[in-house]
Amino acid sequence: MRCRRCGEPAAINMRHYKLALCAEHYPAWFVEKTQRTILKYRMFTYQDRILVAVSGGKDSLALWDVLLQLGYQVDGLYIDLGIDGGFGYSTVSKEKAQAFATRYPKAHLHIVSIPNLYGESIVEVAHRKHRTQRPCAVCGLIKRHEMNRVALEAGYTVLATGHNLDDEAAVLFGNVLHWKVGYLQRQSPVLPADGEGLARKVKPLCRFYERETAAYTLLRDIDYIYDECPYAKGATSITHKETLTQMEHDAPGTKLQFYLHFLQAKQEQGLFGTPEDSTPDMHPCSQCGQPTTATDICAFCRLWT
Ligand code: Q46
Ligand code: ZN
Ligand code: ZN
Repeated sequence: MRCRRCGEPAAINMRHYKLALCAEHYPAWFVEKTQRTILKYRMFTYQDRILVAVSGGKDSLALWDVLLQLGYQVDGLYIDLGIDGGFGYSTVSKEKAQAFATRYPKAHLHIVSIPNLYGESIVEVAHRKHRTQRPCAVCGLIKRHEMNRVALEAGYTVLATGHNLDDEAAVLFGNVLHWKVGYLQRQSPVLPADGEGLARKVKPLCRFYERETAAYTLLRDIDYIYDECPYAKGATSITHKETLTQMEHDAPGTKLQFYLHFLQAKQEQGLFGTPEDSTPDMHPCSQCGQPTTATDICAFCRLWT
């Protein structure tokens, strides 16, 4: 297999695009395609200040790298959840994020430690509040709150996450399987801000397969944490990913078509409505000021009472 641009041996073959590229031309193609996605969905401009949520994994570090290369005003945010999992998950992933930041003199990494700030790891909060060993619901709530808080306090207009096509297709599959219309309305590469003064949320890597972001980090020599969060095991989204991967194996391009046709149906036919249609009545939490549908104190602040 030869690179389409220069004829040298290819480093990656993307069957769904009938495109093979070499170690030099693939990263360049990845950066160009990310820029096309940013422009297509009007995610942000060079005037915006962007905060990338960095987990230390391949997708978020690839995203940060691409945005820095494209010359955007972008910083990183690492949220230390205090997860150990027998191998120091949070410690190792934080080190990877910090090591990446040293590659660029201009890259600034904000670090927020949940145990230091609030006195408990997310596992301890989940156990105290809900008597559960599965902290994912609490984790999602805390991450959302902290991302909004840091973005607001430090003046970022856009929050970017490294969700890839495999993530988005699996979420879509789950939403369709259970006809979660509200979630289908809100599933989008760009989400308006949750409230006044908050940042909008974007997913610039949503059109890349996981394998493509992995190839990018490899060819760019970016070191990341290979292990997933220990609580990711057994999540339904993983089962959905496996099902779709099987379908992709039989018919290359399945995930891409599934996701892109969904976005097209939303955009061109108004199917499922837009994120704005499903925005419920929000008002500021009396403790932290972030928008909430609750009558007084938001779900995040209630975790600590
Ligand atoms: S929600 Fe659950 Fe993830 Fe939080 S506890 Fe780990 S698996 S990190 S995206
Ligand atoms: Zn080439
Ligand atoms: Zn609150």
